[in-house]
Amino acid sequence: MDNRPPKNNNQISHLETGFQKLAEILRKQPDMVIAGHRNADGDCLGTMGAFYKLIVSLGGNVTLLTSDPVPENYMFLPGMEKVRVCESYDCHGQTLLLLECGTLGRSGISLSNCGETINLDHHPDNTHYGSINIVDSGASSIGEMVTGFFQSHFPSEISDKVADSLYVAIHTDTGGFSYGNTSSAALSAAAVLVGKGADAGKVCASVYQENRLARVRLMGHFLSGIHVDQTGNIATGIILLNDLEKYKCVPADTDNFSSYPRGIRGVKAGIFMMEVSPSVFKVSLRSKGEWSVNGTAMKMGGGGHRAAAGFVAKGRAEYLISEIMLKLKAENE
Ligand SMILES: [Mn+2]
Repeated sequence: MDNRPPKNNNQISHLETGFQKLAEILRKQPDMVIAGHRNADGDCLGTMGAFYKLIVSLGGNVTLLTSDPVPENYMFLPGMEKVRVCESYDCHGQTLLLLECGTLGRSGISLSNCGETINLDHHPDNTHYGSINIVDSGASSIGEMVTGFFQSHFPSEISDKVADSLYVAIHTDTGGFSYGNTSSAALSAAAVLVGKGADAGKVCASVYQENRLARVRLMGHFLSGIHVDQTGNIATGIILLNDLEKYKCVPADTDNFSSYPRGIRGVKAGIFMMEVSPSVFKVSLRSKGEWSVNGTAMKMGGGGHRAAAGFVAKGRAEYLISEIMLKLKAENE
């Protein structure tokens, strides 16, 4: 997908200026198209829900787009029943807000005729392709960034629903306030949201305790198949297309499976492989921080952070696994 807008000299990349510009646009002409990234997660969808509520409250029309269906456990977030799942979309000159898309292609949607293109993200590899770039690689989540935006520009718009949505965004991206990105800023933003009416217990139950039985069964199969190598350093878990079919599951049902191989005592790095089409694997690498995994991911054509990275690769699973293990060992030993 090579339809990114041409760079212009007036590109804005400063955080505060970017948010100020976004606030001006919303006040003047709130109609907007919002697109998330492929396989949108809680941060992406929670933030989308908060913007949906804001724009509706400002009297604007909002179109929500994703390339994949919204996972069932996020359907309670505002606006989710309005999300259009599509491969391409003509924005007809409307403002386009992209959530956590490091490149325009990351949306998985071919987007044409966009007006102002606002790029909102917290990933360090963002390419600043927007006409307005609001990128804070120090933030735990875009939910945290957008909580600050609401506080500065639309404090009276932080309704219960907005607070719930942004709380879900921060909670899911920090692994329930357990990952290394659980900063004081992340916790402060979460505290503000609970103060504004977010029902922490209720939204977490909706996100984490409404698993379909089929997913739990698939997880059982996945967990029993996890393999730890002879050194005890690397654990590998795999989901094949056959498994999805057998357990009547979809790729979204493997959400968070990547954290289990890493979560074994003594293991330094976890590999999660999911077959996305015959002999093509989406690979997630996770570490506890001591080992780095992004060097291996980059060598395999992907990228990410020190403790969480990924790539897509084609080949026989057993060959891929030994290649990845060799690279991980070379990166860390
Ligand atoms: Mn995020």
